[in-house]
Amino acid sequence: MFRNKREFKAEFHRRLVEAYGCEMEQTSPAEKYLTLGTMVRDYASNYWKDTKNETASQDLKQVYYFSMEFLLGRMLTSNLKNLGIYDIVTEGLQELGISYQEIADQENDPGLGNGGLGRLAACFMDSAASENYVVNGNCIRYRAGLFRQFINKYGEQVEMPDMWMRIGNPWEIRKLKHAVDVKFYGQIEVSYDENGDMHFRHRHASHVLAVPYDMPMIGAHTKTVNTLRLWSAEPADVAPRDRDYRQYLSDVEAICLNVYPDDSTEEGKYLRLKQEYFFVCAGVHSIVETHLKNHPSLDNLGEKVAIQLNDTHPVLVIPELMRVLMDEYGYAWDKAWQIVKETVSYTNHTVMAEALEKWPMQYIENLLPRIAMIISEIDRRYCAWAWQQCPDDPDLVSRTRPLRDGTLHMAALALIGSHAVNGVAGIHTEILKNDLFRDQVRLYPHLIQNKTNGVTPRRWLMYCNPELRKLLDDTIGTAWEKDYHHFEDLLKHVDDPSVQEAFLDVKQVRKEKLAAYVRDLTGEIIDPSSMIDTQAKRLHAYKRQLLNIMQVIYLYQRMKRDPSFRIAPHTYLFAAKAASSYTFAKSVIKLINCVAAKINNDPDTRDVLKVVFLPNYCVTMAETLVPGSDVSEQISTAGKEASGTGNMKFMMNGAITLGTLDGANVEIDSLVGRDNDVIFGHTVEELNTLQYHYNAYDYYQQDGRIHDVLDTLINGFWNGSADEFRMIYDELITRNDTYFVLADFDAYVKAQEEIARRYASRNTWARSCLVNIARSGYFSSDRTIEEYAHDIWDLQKLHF
Ligand code: B1N
Repeated sequence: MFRNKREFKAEFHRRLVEAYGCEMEQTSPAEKYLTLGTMVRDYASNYWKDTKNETASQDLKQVYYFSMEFLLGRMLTSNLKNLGIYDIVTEGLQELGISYQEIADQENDPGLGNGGLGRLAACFMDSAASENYVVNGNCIRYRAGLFRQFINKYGEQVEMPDMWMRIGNPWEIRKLKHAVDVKFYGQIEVSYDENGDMHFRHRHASHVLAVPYDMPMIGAHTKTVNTLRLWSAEPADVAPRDRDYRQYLSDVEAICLNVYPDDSTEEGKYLRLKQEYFFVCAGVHSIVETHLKNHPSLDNLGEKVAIQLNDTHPVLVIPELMRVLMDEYGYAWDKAWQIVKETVSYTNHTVMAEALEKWPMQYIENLLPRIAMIISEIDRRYCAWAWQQCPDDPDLVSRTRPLRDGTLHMAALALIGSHAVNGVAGIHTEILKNDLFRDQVRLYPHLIQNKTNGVTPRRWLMYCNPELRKLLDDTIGTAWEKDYHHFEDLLKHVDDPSVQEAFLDVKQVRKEKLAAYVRDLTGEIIDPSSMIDTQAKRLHAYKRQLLNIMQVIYLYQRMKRDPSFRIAPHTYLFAAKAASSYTFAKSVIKLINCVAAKINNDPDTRDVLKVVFLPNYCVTMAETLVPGSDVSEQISTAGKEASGTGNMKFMMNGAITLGTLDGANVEIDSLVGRDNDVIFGHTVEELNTLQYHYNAYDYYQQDGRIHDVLDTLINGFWNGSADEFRMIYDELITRNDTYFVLADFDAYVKAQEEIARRYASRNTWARSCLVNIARSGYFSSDRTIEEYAHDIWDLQKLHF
């Protein structure tokens, strides 16, 4: 392990030559990246080993975070900085005549996720390790990430495979010795022993070998290195039964082929169920194996292990752990159930009906016959118990049981099998309690709690925005880097004009950097002194990118009509992927691109109004986009966005939130106050009544602005085709505007005017940005992880 720059240079040189058998100068940037990545991983390996040993010798509880998604982003810079060797390495490379940036740019984002849910898991891994909590991740090693997005000449999204591991993945280590046999299909043979106890044998199953690949999750300035275990499906060394051999190979291949490109919707796909059981079964098996190395039995599993279910995707942990405890270790039902409940807890991430997972029981019976039996028994016992609790309301049992009309409701199963359930922002948790899980609250009054999301301030401020980091260090010292409470030290300086000026300078530098990035990516020239207003998140109707682009169309029409009306220069940036099967979302992307093409080329307006759609939004893009933005668009229909986490990243980088009272916006608003954000639109309560008498057509008829904007969707104005955007028009008018876009249009236009007014007073604006930064410490995922550790996991820190 190198200890200084000289040793680093010598080792890097030696490893490159040894690995590739040529002069260092002849190796490619990708080869240099792989070598450097391997060196960094090896550097962390001693800490990794120590973390495992210390966890065992301190007999510490461990957490396993089960998530279908981990949206890590590039690891090189984050790992170097967390390890405290960034300077040694970058200076050493420079002395070798090698550009660090060129090497870092070789790394592809591991696209192991869709959006916020996966990125949250990645922030949690960073915070847990940095806070000395032993939290391991459990996921799937997808060979293809979420698709790469291109925009074609018609402005349409085109999906391309995201083969993120093509050049190799230096962070992972294959651990064949920990491989697990996973069984699908087949039948269950029941037999009785001499004591009359039942035994279950899984016959004629199709076997799949789950091989783990471990990635180190390196904490910042600590020795804690946790493990993210990614499972890869391989053909087993067992003759496939009853099925065509080549079919078997391709079925196995398919399991880890790609991430389901669906955020907040659920496609009822068989393969998805296979993926879910695959990583659950393998993960549970490896937890049990590890536990039994250090403990004589599984009796104390709940005391030494916590399993967190990131949404319902891994909820089969509950019946799988029951199966292992009963069938493999001989526990009786009641004891097994007690252990499962002690161990498992569940996080809900959405109230959108279409995203709540439901599976036909038939699928489960076919694919996972023993699991189906256990689920039926959980359901039977639950009904008997719940009916006793509330004999006055027998219907409550049928509303809350997991099995309804042959369908398994995953959230209902998660609730029954967990000792704690949480929402991800205050307002979201209230909706869970008062609405989605109202019935369950009667049965388990203390089950549901709130854990407002957070983001890691390392990736999302210190590393992606070194200019702002330096300003904070110069102004308040470095305590905030270790302890998020100290963000608030900045409050004492928000009125200081020199700090305000310094902030505006930092922002300007970052806007110039963003402008260069936009030019390189799209060829579009944006004005770095214009107000940069950004909406970056998955494309979904409830997030209302449509409302944003409608406001832009309105501004454009008004300026065209009235030459005396001019706005201060504005740049509207959009970045969003649409699920490949989501036609409406794709149509909105096309609309944004068609509007951009027209407006950006109109000499009447192009100096003051610019619209750019940035293709292929990903973690790495966000690291440039977020620090360079002035305004953070968080405009979802109230009650629909569970939390949002982009809102927190923008706030932390000194952008002002333009948002609805939804998700974590509500908490941002109460922390910074109305002087330091712009809030608009109907509230959840207002929508709860408006929904009964809403008539979108009235808004169209009565508001000339809406009328004029919507007419461009059906008169061929944007690309000559009158039918191109009819689907959007129909959603708003014929289908009565599910997400209340027209109901919030007027308020949104006024909010845009308000934020432009505030932007014009540069020093007050800077003050507001500083207040946002100062108050953003609350949204550090270090805080969130501490709350999970204390309130849900009962987890102590590792002592080194
Ligand atoms: O989880 C994030 C929240 O900040 C967002 O508000 C929320 O929309 C997001 C099915 C989901 N909820 N549900 C999903 C992802 C994949 C999938 O297949 C649903 N993602 C969220 C973090 O709490």
